[in-house]
Amino acid sequence: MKGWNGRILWIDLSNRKIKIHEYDGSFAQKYIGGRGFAARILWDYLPPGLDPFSPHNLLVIATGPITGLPGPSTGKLVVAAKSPLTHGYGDGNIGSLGAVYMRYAGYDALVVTGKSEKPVYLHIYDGKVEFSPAEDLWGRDTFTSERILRKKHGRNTGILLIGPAGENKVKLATVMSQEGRSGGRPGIGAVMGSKNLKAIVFSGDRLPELHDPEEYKKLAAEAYAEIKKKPAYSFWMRQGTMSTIQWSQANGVLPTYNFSEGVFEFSENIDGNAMERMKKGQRGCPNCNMPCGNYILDDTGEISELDYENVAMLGSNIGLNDLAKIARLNRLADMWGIDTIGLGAALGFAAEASQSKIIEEKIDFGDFNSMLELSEDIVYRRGLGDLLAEGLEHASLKLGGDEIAVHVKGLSVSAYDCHAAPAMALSYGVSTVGAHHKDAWVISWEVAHGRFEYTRQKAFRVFELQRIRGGVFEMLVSCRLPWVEVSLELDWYVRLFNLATGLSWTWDDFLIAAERVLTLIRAFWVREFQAEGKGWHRGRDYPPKKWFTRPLTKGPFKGARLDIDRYDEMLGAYYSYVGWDHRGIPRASTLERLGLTDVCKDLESFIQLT
Ligand code: PTT
Ligand code: SF4
Repeated sequence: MKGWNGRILWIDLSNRKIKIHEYDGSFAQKYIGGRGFAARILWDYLPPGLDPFSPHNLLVIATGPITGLPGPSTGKLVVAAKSPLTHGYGDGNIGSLGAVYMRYAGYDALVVTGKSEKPVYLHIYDGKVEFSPAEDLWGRDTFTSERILRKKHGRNTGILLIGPAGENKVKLATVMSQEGRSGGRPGIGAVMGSKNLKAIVFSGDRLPELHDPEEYKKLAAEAYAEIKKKPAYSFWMRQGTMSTIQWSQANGVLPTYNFSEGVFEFSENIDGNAMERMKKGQRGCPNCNMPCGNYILDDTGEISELDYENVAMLGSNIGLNDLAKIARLNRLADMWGIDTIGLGAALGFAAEASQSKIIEEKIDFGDFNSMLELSEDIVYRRGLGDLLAEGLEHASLKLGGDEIAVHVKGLSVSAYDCHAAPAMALSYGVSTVGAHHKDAWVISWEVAHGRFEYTRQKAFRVFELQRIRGGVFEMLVSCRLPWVEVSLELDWYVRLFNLATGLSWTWDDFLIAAERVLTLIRAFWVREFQAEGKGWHRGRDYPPKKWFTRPLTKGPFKGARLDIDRYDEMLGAYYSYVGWDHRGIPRASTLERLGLTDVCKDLESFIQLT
């Protein structure tokens, strides 16, 4: 087997035992890596219905066959677990030297189970695993902790770690790396915290064995050169994802005042052009020649790396119009290790709840000081913050603000308002982890293809994008932005994969593997909801109530809102494309067609399949 290391490292923190699981080519080809490995491992080894904070939850960190190899934007990894926020499948994607050095240490994936008695960090190198005390790091922010670890273990290491949010089991906590890379929105950082695991340090120097290393190197160099030739490259290098603020404002989808509106009257203060005027530099993930981590100085003079989602959710969504102040909240979120999207959604919810007298606390849109104070209260679990740290679904049900809580399956919606975008609403509704744009960012296509329509074509487009973005890129594992943002053709990835592995795959082979993993993840959600007694039903795939009941009051699409019956019809069309029944549960024939016969049998013991 070439391309893959063929080894998964298992670490039990309770008894400090390790074991190496060797897998063969058939597993590799069926699940490829990353999300594919994570979903299969969670399906096979996670006891159904488990409390996500149980020591038996599995923290899976997984790479793929081209991860870490010299090639465009391959310095990425997937972190996954049963989510404490949604109680379903949860994962996230991080750009980190950890991706490179895990592969160079000889492993494709790491599974951490158990719970350490005291705070601990792991150093994985040369076939060894060291368990080191982390009491002196516990309580420290991610920037300081990473600097301490890097000083100790040297520059040639990759570090994944959590901050105070993860330690305090805030369900919005992410896993962090490199002072500005974050992943695992569904609370994967909190799972790490529940295991008393502060950090993982990887080092190694062994490149995985490749089928044709010389040709691979040549093709990778050509791909890098091709990226630089693309017409979109130079503007991308100036603004990265930040230009999406201008795009969202122009198209009326910029989340504003807790997703009440799609335009922000101060958008020019916080958009890509404003960022460019303040820009101090840019940085990015390993192996990337189109780095998108644009940074500015915040209002205290500290470096803060800005992305579209961060600025929209901590800016327009909470009414803040000062980019330097938004940058401060953003930097603190990275230091605390909390999801900026989840945080912006919680703050926006609180401001609207305050306005509507659902809560007594006075929190005003646009008031930086109260937003900062509430953010700290969430991270350190004080007062209202403690409730919001449990997630939007829990907090809103407890407070009675269900109608203004903008989430799907408990995961807050990322930064696209969908009052006037039904396909994007569907994409959030059926995303693999709750409301995330990562699987199907259909909105740019939708805007150009009849945005108010509810068509079968839109449902198919969501499925098509899910297979590429949520399937192929999450399994390979590689950054999708060279394809999305500068139009690097997908065929480059097929050729790189074949040269690394010696296989002769076509694009269609990737699509089948992608469909398999998306269906497996759906089976996981259904199994967990059944096992926990919550039950699975079609309504789980509905977007937030607010988009149906509270129309936009201004902007180009004033008066727009979603129509529930037409949404439901489109959802039905989506189910028929993916081969799931009217409840959104994979049909037995679909599971069998995708080579998941064993999953079919297991799932049948939780719910009757059609
Ligand atoms: C991702 C989500 C996103 S998506 C953003 S900005 W984006 C937010 N970033 C956060 C952050 O930063 N700090 C923080 N404390 N919380 C944050 N929460 C939000 O998390 C990121 C890039 C971006 S920038 C995107 S779109 C692409 N995402 C990819 C993906 O998902 N898969 C893939 N194969 N390639 C991708 N490339 C791009 O990576 P989640 P990163 Mg992220 C600081 O994790 O859980 O998936 O949520 O990884 O290394 O920071 O790169 O406008
Ligand atoms: Fe990382 Fe951005 Fe490069 Fe993708 S484009 S690898 S997110 S720096």
